[in-house]
Amino acid sequence: MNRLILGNLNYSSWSIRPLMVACKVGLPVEEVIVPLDFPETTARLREISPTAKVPLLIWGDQTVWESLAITEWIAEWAPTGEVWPEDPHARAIARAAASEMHAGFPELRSKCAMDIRARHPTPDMTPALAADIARIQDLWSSLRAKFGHGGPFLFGKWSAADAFYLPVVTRFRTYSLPLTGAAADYAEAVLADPDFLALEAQAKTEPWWINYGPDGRSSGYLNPED
Ligand SMILES: N[C@@H](CCC(=O)N[C@@H](CS)C(=O)NCC(=O)O)C(=O)O
Repeated sequence: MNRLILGNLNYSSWSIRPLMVACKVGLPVEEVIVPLDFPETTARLREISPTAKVPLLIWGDQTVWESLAITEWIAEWAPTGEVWPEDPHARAIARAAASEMHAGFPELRSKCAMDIRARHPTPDMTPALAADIARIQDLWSSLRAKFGHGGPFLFGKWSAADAFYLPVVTRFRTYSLPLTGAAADYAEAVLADPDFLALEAQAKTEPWWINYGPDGRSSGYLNPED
């Protein structure tokens, strides 16, 4: 009855954030995937979602949309300290970092669409893309230095801030974007997390495909070779 409605995991960066949060805290919820960019996608989403977008949490008679709001809903459901850091100062900074991701990095998001299972050429390094990368390098390194004791994640122990940056980590790998030092070590730790490896394995087996190219994004299609 309780459902987390998601886009296909390989492409839907907003979906994998609350999915990872739900997985980390063991939220008992059925995962339902609506593949993106197919002719029927918008109509299917309109039936259940006020924004015709994913992710969406349907819990009893309650419907929660927006990845950040769903994350906060799960944080209230889960024991304290499971989703956000227990320490109030670290918790405030973790929320700021997640909100910065939710509202920002437009160039990285538009030039490097998430495509977990693929490897694409590095795009032209425009000043705007370089600025997004520099901010991420600085943010991850400084969070690791200030809060990273006690574990390999941004705040040491895993938190929702890591869920919000998970699609960014995969983009750095997919597009061979530069990262150094503590930020590179952090990305490596995220990619080695068993919960990410399970998510990646699922993304790899999804039968839905979208192509990204110089002319933009293709419609969704089923690969006849699958
Ligand atoms: N601000 C929203 C963004 C949600 C969003 O843009 N989702 C995309 C997929 S990642 C979507 O549902 N697009 C609708 C479509 O492709 O038809 C959130 O954080 O949840």
